Amino acid sequence: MHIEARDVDCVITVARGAGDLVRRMYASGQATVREKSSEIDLVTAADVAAEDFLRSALERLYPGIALWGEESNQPPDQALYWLVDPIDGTTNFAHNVAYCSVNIALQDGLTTLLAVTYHIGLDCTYHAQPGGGAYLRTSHGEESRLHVSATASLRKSLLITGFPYHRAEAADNNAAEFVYFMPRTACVRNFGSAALDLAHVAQGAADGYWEGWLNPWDIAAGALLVREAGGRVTTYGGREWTIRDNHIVASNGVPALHDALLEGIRTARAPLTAPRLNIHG
Ligand code: LIP
Repeated sequence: MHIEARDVDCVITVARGAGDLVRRMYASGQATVREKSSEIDLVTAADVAAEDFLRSALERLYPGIALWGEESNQPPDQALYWLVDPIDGTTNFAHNVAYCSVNIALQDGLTTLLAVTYHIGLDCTYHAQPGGGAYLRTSHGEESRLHVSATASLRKSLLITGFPYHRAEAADNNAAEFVYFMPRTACVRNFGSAALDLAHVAQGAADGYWEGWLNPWDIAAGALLVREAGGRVTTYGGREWTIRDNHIVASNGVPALHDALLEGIRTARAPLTAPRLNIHG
């Protein structure tokens, strides 16, 4: 499918419409919250309503293209499909923390043809197409091109990460990686939306981001933003990331920094991934 400028405008309008819906639902007290996999893995009525809004709006504009969304979670049986997270940063949204986003990626198999990340709190939109660059569009329609930072030193880098919902049940919960990087960097932030964290790397506000146990809808759009802004996106092992990978390392693409991220993750995870000692003989 060839994406025209008018398609970008249409999909941004759809994402903004979903963002407006969830803001109105929150303001009117309709964003009721219930638990998914645990008492900290939340879904709100706004998540479900926003995904329904996205599904019907995209079907009206682009009939016949499947949609795979976080809340319905029906993986598609066709190569071309919309991959959507109606609210990335649901915990923030449920607590009225305005760092959350609406995410739409158009996939052709493993390739992301269009990335749209709408910042619900700031009413601005990040978008990218392969080979077309990455952009920030304000609510008034002004566009600016996104460029990653040039930071080469791990010690001077500002990093972002996040923690999985299983963090209370397993020692392998990103704490070791956080403890490794926290004293070796300018600092490590945890803001709570993978999509916006990746957008911060794309716009050069953060120098790197890593996280595990994510879903494709959390990170497909953001990965394209970072790559189109000149950054690099790999797995923890250093292979180029695809939507099949649930862990991700995104950086400004400066080799010394990306390699330091991979080395730090490898070092921090060694005790977690080493064969378990059989101390009972
Ligand atoms: C969230 C991610 C965040 C991660 C959370 C959760 P959700 O996605 O954006 O980075 O730390 O555990 O996965 O559940 O808000 O769509």
